[in-house]
Amino acid sequence: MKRPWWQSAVIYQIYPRSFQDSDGDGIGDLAGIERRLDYLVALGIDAIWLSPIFPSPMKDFGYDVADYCGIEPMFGDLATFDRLLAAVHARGLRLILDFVPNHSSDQHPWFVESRASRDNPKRDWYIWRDAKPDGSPPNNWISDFGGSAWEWDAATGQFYLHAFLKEQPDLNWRNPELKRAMFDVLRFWLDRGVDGFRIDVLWHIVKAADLTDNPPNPDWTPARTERDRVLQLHSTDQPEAHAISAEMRALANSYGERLLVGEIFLPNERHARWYGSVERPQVQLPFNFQLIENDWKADRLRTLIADYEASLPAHGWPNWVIGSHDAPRIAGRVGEAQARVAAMLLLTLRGTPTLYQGDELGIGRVDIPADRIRDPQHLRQPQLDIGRDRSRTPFPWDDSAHAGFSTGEPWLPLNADWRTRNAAAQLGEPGSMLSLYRDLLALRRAHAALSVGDIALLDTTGDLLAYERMSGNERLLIALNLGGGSVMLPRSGDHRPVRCLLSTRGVWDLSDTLAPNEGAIFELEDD
Ligand code: ISL
Repeated sequence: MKRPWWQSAVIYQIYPRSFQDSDGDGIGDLAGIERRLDYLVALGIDAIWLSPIFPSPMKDFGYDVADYCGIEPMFGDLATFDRLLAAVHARGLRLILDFVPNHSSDQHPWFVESRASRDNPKRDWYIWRDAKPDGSPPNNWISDFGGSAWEWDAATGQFYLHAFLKEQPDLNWRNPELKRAMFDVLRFWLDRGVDGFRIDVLWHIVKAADLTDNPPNPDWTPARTERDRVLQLHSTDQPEAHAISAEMRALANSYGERLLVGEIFLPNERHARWYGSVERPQVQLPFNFQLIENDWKADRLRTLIADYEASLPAHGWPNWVIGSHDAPRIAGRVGEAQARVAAMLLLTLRGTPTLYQGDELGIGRVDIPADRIRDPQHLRQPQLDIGRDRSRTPFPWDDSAHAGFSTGEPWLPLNADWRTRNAAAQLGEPGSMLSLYRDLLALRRAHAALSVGDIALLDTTGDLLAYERMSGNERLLIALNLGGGSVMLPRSGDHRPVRCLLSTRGVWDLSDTLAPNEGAIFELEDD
């Protein structure tokens, strides 16, 4: 059976503002991305996911779309996009766009019309409701970025719903015309040749018809975001959203093997439903954030990998990610030594991995001076340690001015160690994080056991996390030491390690132990 391309692929997420600037305005752009494609080929990835590139007032840096079928002038235009897409395809890579269906910008012409009057034909394209008799919002829903999810519109005397910023009004997918318009958007880009979409907060797109209050969250503490005060029971994960995602998949399938990645945050059992059934599939990859959300402890990871694998439907393909434009940098979170182990974990687990730009250089936590913070979530909830700018800093290419990112002042500061921690410095350096990523990606490409093989977790204890990957006659052992002491290599039934294919330390000294913070991949043979 020929496997679909996205099962053996490795996805690389580009945050376009921060990858490569080509015109000196300090903000990355599409021509800049095109210039750096050969870096991505040499790295060894297969597909690129671009965070939003559409016209936007940038209140949420592109996740507030003002025109779903255009290109933000700061990033280029449709001609630049077509050139980029052709250049991506010419290198045998794929391109996935970020589709933002839950909300548009408040500057989108649809919303401008919708808010113009109560009887405007587009009024119902968004979610408008009267105030309660006491003037308060229609229900208790909270915006992800804090405060009520309802904004009062004095001109027409109603509230509109926004799950994120007030400048990101939620679209009403129960309205058939809106739904048709959004499917036309998907067709527009599929016709242009894109290989799929990452779908922003897909689980949000339909809300309970009666807009019932959400129940309070019994586990909430002030250390958590305001959003978590309530459980998002009625504002997310509605049956109608599953039905729409099945229709999106049917459309994607009508173009061949186009990939849909759904951004979904749910416990395993409900998460797995987003695969849909064999007869009526939904998204191929409901994005799995568990390596980001959980503590970096061997027993925790062992359990979550086992539980996640067990929760997948037979036709469901797994996926993993350790970093994104919304999450703290992995190297900042677990330290540089463990970030190497994390890279090995991400690229040896069963399933499609997504790499986030800059993680392959081991960029750690970048502290942003207060006067340079741009993230609207951070600006609205400064008391919480949630600054997303820290993972959105410009990509350090080399040690020239502004790290080769731009000839002008970058929109966010660089990582403090950019003069030594940059792509050029790490390229020729055998022990660098970049070399490790390249070696891992090359190994993954060379061994079917790693890219598409089965997985069996070993029953280890302490700081050791270990599993086997197998395909045909090939059997590999991956042993990861998540602690600062040495650990014994696991015994694996009747098999013994005969050759070390790669160690995060560069060399493996043929002993029966792993050094502190070491991860290694071994070939196994029968005893
Ligand atoms: O950022 C978060 C945690 O740090 C999440 O709560 C985030 O809001 C959620 O993951 C949804 O993210 C997506 O949609 C948002 C946008 O701000 C994020 O950048 C995007 O990834 C609204 O479009």
